[in-house]
Amino acid sequence: MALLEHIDNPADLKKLNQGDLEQLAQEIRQFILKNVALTGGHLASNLGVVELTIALHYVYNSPEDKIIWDVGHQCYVHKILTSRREQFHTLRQYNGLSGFPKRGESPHDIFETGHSSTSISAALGIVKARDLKNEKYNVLAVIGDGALTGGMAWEALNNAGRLNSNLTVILNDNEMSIAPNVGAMAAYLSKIRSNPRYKHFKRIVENVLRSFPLGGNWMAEKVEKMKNSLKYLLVPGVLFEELGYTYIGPVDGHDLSMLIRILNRAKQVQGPVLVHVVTRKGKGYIFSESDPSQYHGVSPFDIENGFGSGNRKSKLFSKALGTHLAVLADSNPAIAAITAAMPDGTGLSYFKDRHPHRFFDVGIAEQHAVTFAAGLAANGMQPVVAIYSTFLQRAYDQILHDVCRQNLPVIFAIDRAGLVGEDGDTHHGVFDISYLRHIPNITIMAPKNTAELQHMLEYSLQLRKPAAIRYPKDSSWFMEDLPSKPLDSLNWEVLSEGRDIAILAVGSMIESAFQAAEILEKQGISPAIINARIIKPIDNNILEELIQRNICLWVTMEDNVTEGGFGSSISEYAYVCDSPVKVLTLGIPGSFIQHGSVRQLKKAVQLDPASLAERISTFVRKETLDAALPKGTN
Ligand SMILES: Cc1ncc(C[n+]2csc(CCOP(=O)(O)OP(=O)(O)O)c2C)c(N)n1
Repeated sequence: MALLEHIDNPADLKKLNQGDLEQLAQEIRQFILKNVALTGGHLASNLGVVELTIALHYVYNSPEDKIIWDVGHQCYVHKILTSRREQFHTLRQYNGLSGFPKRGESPHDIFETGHSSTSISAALGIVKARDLKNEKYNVLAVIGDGALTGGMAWEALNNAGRLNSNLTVILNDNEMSIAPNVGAMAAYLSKIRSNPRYKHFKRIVENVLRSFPLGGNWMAEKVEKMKNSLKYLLVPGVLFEELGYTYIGPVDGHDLSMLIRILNRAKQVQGPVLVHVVTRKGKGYIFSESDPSQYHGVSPFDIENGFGSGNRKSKLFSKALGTHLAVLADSNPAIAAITAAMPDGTGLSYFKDRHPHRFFDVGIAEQHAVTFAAGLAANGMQPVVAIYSTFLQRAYDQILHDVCRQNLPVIFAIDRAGLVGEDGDTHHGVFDISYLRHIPNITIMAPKNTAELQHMLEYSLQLRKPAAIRYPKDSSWFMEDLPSKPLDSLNWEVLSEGRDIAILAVGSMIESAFQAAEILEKQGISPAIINARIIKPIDNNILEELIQRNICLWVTMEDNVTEGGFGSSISEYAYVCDSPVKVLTLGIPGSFIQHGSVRQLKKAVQLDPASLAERISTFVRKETLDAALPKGTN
């Protein structure tokens, strides 16, 4: 690491010559590989942008010039070059560096990302504020071809294309989203990429066309038309040019001198410019280069053989969803499956292999995925939309307006619900109960284990109404060992009888409930544990039964924010039914939770078994004491 250890900020970089920059690129690759093999993280995307990031920091002056990273998962090189090399070993660890841009971490992190396709909108906002304040600097959005499948990127391109402000869009085209990229835009980019003659043609054609005379007569119109049709035939990136951008490219994203030359040219352009950079995802490490999907996001792994990457196999819940749905679809031709660019992560690749014609990868387009599903449902299909909890946030209105309002039979398989760990605040799936619970017509469920997920899937198909099933990434042996029967109604399940209090637990919190109960039993408190598997509608029968049995201290446990969550619905019930019930709602507090292991984060928010038991026993002591005291003395 002869060079890298002397690079503390972009100014150091600018002292290097061409040969040094190339050596530095190799050192950075090794550094990322070594560190990510220990911490886990986004490997392939970062290995692909080493030269691009060096060139950006070489040509531009961050943080005066503002670089905005779309999704932000490819910002590791940027972090290393902007004074965070020495902390890099803490990447994604509790209280360590985030795996995404964070404004609080560095003045070079201009805008926080995590969800896709936001960079051009954010950059345009920064550009307009700059212009209104009469300031002078460059603003760049670096967006991948995958992120460009998101509608929001096109809303921003459309908006920026006619505002005529100086804005640079760097399109990092590696032909991959997490899986191979999809859609017509990907095909268009591939056409540009695969024809290197385009580059040379472009300059020649433009020069020739410029020599045609133009007047105000019909002849001039004909010439103009001819120019345009020639352009369509020969000039790459004409789509972007028509949208109002100066298109530069395609440029080899691993050729540092070419990149530097092209970026210097882009700097001179007036108005919006789009630089099309072609990179190879996973570049420089044999395993990630040959299989970039598997090395998109990895757990710690062995560099020598590439083993250990957590991405190798579908997670338990995702696999249970994908495999079972594929089997159900054998006998039900109405079933269709939709993913927004995550066929492996959601387990739908199993479905894709078995029923390719009923499988749809729509790109990073969650809103479209949901309304597309609504259309399928309106025409007799039974679509299952599998999207991570955090990304489904985008499609709130489509769920409400297009699916639930029309009471269409769309099933939402909401993966990665709850705290997700090292990806941090942009990715925790802790809001879905709150953003769904108040929508009419929808049934919301949370399985305790993979068998119950499969039973819920079957039940949802019978419901023929909007339904959501939320589940985390992993299950545990303890939970998997709990028996599960097919559902015949929207009822809860009593898992353990108790005398004093009732714990109403949702999904993964059931295991925590058992662990807390063990501690409470030792303190003489006997809790009933109820699997509150149907979050909406709540099971009034069980609640009434509890009141009749004089079990009136209820504790709700959920891995969702407490505001508007499952516990809120139980508090509302207790209030409305005018019962002596007291409710303690335990869940994620109303703040954004940082990154770290799920265990560390649960402890930090007091959802670990010891904290849960302590909070419950304090509640029980207070409420029993209050009840024992004459009114007015507490
Ligand atoms: C709204 C949203 N949906 C899904 C994701 C998950 N996701 C993270 S990166 C990624 C692929 C991005 O592809 P691209 O922009 O081409 O970047 P690359 O990883 O290829 O460098 C996806 C689908 C996300 N971050 N945000």
